[in-house]
Amino acid sequence: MKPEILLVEPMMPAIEQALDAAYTVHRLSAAPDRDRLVAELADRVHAVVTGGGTGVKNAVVDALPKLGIVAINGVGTDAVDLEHCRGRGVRVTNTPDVLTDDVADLAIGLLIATSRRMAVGDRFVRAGQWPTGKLPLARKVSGKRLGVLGLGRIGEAIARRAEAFGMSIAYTNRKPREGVPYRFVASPADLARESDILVVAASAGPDSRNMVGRELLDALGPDGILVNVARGSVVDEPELLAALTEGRIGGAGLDVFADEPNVPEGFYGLDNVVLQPHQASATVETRMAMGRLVLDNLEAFFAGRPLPTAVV
Ligand code: 8YV
Repeated sequence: MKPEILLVEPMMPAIEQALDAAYTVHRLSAAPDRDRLVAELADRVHAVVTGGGTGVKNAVVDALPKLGIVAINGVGTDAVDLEHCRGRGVRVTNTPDVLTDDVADLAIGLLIATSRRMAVGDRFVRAGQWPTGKLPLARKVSGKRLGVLGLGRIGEAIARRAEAFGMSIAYTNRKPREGVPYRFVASPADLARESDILVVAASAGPDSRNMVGRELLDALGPDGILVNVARGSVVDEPELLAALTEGRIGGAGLDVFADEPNVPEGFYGLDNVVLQPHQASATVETRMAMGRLVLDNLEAFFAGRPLPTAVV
């Protein structure tokens, strides 16, 4: 008898095949009535597999008394209530490290695309406007002052890449990091004031909720660029939209939003933003590596071995 698992959102076909080979997989996203599926599976499901942005609700955890593990296909754990899982004796794993390079790459991509107005240039050419039109000049990237909000694994990978662009790099963090060559600034608003480009790489949670609000955006200023590859919850989205619309900040490159996949339509008409549908880890190579780590964690759990990347 194969153990039964609940797959909350689709994964790569090769990973889903491997899941199907080892487990009886119930697919929540394909279910016409999700609550009903969860109720039907109550005494059968031992593992939930979900995405970092999607997580799993406490109500689902509570509805599955045999649940022993939530395996997150992502590094962010904010969409899973870790304390609740701990209290219920449910293990939680994530996929750190394997996606660090991709997320840092996309942060640099967004930083350049926004500063250099690449999406505007692309639309200009596609609309056949080049022969007759003229684009306003963009803003230089190399040599700028970069502020990293949250210098964890991903923030550090972004900073390392920015060094190659001759940027001066400062960061804020819960506490200063030892052994990094970057300047620590204790206050996020001071960091924003001293930065041309501010990249959000902080983990999400009650401490960082709406950390990027009006004060910080105004400190970044009318030429400042904000890049967010962390979570939408770290940024006060209505304040960001207002700051962009009123020209109180220069632009924004956004991969994440407060209520995905719903993006406030106010962003659509703005030429000073570059938008991505939460793509930072979305490469074949990285999604394969993330999927393998999910499989390894599940295998270890069902074999009673130590979990490779446990958070609970
Ligand atoms: C993924 C993420 O897009 O790692 C995370 O926390 O949000 C992303 O890597 C997501 O986990 C896939 O659903």
